[in-house]
Amino acid sequence: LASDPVAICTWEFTKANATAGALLDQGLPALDAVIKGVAVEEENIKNTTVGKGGSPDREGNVTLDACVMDHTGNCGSVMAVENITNVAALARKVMEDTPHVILVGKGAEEFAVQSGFTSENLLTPETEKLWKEWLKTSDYKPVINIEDHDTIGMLGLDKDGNISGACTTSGLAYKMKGRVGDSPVIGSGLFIDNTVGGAAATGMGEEVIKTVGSFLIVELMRNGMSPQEACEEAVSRIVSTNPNHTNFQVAYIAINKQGETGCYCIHPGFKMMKYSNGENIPVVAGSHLK
Ligand code: SD4
Repeated sequence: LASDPVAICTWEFTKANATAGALLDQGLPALDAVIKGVAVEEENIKNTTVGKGGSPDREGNVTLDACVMDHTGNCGSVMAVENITNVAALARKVMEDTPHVILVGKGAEEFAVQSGFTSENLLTPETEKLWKEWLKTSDYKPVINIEDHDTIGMLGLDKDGNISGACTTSGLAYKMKGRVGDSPVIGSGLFIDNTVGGAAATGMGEEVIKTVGSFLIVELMRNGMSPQEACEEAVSRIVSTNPNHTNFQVAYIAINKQGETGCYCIHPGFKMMKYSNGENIPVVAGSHLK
């Protein structure tokens, strides 16, 4: 089945999405394209929500979460990993080179070093300074739409018509040590079923996990919803059961086998990037609250 490639990602990560889109146009498999795409943000030290330069936990440790899922239904995930920048690529290694799906913490870090990943300090002078400022009040509240960017979840449809995805994050800034969000949890932060489509999430991970958001979206598409309708329904599951939803953001993106896409969120301010027909454009998501 020949397809026109499509890449979408959470937030306005223009360069990351363009990178994946160009690789898909060259004929690369979707899994390669999305992992190379999200790596742009993992390596961008100015981005304080993903990879190197990510905000630390409340004790000053930068701990990263990531997962990948491919068109055959294989997946891999790493949680609370320190000192490794390209954790989406590491999640792929777990998927391909181990008998397991998830590695956490020190085990994931040691596996990365054995696999040839570079070990480096992920806390930058800038994020260290911000963390020390935060320590003065230690006031912990979820912040809606931090600086207009956050976790990067990316979905790709390649020329063979196959869908894969990657999701990577430093998680919530100043989280408790050991806290893991939705991003590396298959079915929550990311889910792919190559016969149907894929979905990815960003925002308050606890709420995405409670509703298994990305799996829900794929199942809704299987039952006939468009990607847009499925994202709206998944947001509606959260807001209808949690009156506190005025205090946190959740946003979803989705794609189906036909290359149709959708996105939706709780609070205004979320955008996804969409690459198709050689064009990379931001799409402003509709929101439950206006
Ligand atoms: C998490 N979903 O760790 C991620 C981070 C995020 O807005 O996207 N925060 O919960």
